[in-house]
Amino acid sequence: MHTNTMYRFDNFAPHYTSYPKSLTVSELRDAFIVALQSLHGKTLNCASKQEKFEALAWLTKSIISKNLIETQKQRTKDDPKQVYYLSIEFLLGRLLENNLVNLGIREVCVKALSELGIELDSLLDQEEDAGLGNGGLGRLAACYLDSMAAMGLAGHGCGLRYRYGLFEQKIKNGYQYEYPDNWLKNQTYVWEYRRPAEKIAVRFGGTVRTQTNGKIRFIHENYENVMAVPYDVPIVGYKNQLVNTLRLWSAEVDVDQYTCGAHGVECNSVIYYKHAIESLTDILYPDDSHYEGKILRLKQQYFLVSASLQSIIRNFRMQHDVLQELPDKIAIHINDTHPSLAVAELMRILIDDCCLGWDEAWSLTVRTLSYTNHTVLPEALEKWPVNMLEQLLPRIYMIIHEINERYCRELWNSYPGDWDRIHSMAIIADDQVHMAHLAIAGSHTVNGVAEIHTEILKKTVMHNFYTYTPDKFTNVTNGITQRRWLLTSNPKLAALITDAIGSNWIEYPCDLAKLAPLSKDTAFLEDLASVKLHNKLKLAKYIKEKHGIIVDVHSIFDSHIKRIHAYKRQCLNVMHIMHLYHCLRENPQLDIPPRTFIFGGKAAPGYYKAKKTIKLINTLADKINNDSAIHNKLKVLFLENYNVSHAELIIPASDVSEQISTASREASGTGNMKFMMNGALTIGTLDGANIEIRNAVGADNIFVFGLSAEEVLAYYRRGGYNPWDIYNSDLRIKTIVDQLVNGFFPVDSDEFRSHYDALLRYGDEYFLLKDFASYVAAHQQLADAYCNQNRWQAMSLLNIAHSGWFSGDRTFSEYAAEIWTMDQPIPLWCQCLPEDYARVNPGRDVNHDQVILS
Ligand code: 26V
Repeated sequence: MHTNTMYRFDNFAPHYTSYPKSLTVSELRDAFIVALQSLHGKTLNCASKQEKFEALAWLTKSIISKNLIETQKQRTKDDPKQVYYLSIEFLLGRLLENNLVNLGIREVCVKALSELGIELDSLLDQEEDAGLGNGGLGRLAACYLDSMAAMGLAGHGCGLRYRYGLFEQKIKNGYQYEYPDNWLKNQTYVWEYRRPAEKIAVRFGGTVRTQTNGKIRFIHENYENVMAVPYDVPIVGYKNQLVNTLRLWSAEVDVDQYTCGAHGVECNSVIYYKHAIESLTDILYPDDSHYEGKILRLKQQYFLVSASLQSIIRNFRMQHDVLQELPDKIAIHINDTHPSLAVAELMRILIDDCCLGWDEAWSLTVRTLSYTNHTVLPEALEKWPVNMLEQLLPRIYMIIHEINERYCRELWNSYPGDWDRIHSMAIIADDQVHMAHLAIAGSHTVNGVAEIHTEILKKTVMHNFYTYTPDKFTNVTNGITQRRWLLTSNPKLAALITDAIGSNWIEYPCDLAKLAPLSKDTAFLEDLASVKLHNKLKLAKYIKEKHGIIVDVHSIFDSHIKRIHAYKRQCLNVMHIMHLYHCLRENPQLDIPPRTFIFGGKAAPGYYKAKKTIKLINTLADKINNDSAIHNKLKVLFLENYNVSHAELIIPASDVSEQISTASREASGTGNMKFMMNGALTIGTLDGANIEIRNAVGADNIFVFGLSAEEVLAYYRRGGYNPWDIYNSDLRIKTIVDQLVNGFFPVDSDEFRSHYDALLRYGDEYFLLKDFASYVAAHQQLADAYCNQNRWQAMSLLNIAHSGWFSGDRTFSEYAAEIWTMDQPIPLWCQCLPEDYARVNPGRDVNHDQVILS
């Protein structure tokens, strides 16, 4: 915490004009009717729900537009340092309700609509989720946009306007099927502003020749231009009249280049060209298991980077004469390696377009860029074949080559003769360009996303880089926005909290700690329990309507919602459910609390085993849900098409949060924080941010199990784990593993062979068998705790009380102060000083909770 550099928000942004100053119910009601008329030419009686939603969104946008214009005027005057957050993913979800909440007009709106006989919730459901991301990384980017706007920082997102978001998942006969997510059904997105006048040309292919005229110049010729057209999505600050933007680029054909006959394009081919060019931003993360898919992904990455940087530098130069001021006025953040071509592109712009020399350009580049790593999984660390880069981006490749030459030379000076080390750090090695290495070399700061993750980066994956430039590395633990994940998505809990401690927590989330003393107040705990019950009823209704399954709202709602991946161990959860099922089959009278296990998540289309995991969960669900012998004590559900909106429904209704990744593999996790903030208790490994959650809430209020990261990494390094030993010595495990292939499930006996083989033939890479016994024991403790409802609710409340530290506002203030060194005062996310913080957060000492790996 950098308390000495922080000020209260109102001290530095009081000048943003307030609009709407006070919108009354009748004004809003009348404006809504007018909006419906102008937009659709319809009266209330004739308009459909979708049309009413659009009218309300349009009306909301018109309010936002005024604030946007005012914000931009003010920014031109103040010229604050600007942050640009480059990310290939932004998982925004729906925006209408959040926008109403942030504008402070949700309640007025509810009243105005109800006067017209309309329920706000029914309109909110009409909005398509903007699913421009895969999972945690994309949602994190969206949470940070919200925090930046709420805290008044001039921070913008830069991403791609995919025509189709992450696929829509349908489950048929237990299998995942992927359908296009046609979120832009009407061609446009209600929130966006198309800005064709600010389009940018991005060059692909061609050749580069040099021209020496005293100074060497690089001439790029015969390239193909793709036009990047920006669409700005407004990001509304919380009750501060401030609006930032998320700029999404869309690929369009360069009409000047492709008129008939030009560049050899036949008239009748123009339409195909148009399609080929514009397909660049068609889909998110195209399948990259074959060459065509890979090259498309690389093209997308360069398109994002080039359009964003050209536009950033163009705007910068319109306001500033001196290029050397760039790092003082602009911070550009590389979110994971996908935008790491930013290093080379910024060099290209500074050298080729702005005529700077190499050394000066390099100094400006490194001082402007910073990079966050989000995974240690080797398969996710991006590398591009040299020949692909060279062909697609010849000038960029030349620059990367030069960066590599200079970097390796520098390394040679520090480690003369140490070829192995230099090879392991080179940007180009073995005919591949290592994107993480490029990002590290070209950034002034590199951060991991949870303390243990940063430690693992420093000790293993990035060890040599850390030894070489230790000062570059730092940790910034992830955070989430309390405005979406508590205030908006769990209004009953938010109201209960506000009744108890006031509404300060919305802006200063560590104020939630004031709830802690109420963990001894039985009446309050009963209120807390009824809020949970209310949310469970809402989810149960959805499950009944959507899946036709009736769940017991007094059962433990145990949720495991995230991407389906071997390291996240959905299969360990399955094994535990199978174990409970066997116990109940053996003894149907067994006195255990009833449980509802909820799964949700998408498997990458080309990821065979993850897709089989979905089939396994559904097959188990069929078996258990239809077995009357166990008296409804267990239910298993796989909720189709998990997305942000589903998370907003599931998380407030959950009692238990499954965070059971193999220790060391989950960089941070952010679902864990959302569940905690909504009072769910975590069952989890000491991995990612779970460790910091345990520190915050205290070991008594979380169920921890399994190998530590150190133990897992030692096995990876030295071997010595044999799953057969466990299989042969624990009958519970043998029974379950055998049942994957022995006809226990009514499917082909090879259906789950890959799971069986992964556990026994291929060494159980993710330690499911090893962690099984302690997982079962932790579940037993959890069930015991649930049986004492007073104790359970107290634990739940303490989770909420200590979740404030996981606010994205805290994360953001760390990025702003430590990485981007903003020139404006960094607003406080917390009103207390570190000493006070340690006092109000017993169990968490911000200065001393370090995760150290030996
Ligand atoms: C990407 C891929 C792509 C190809 C196939 C395999 C694979 C496996 C993992 C990934 C992860 C990409 C990076 C990512 O999404 N990381 C997540 O970032 C979150 C925000 O920091 C963090 O909470 C999650 O722990 C981390 O997995």
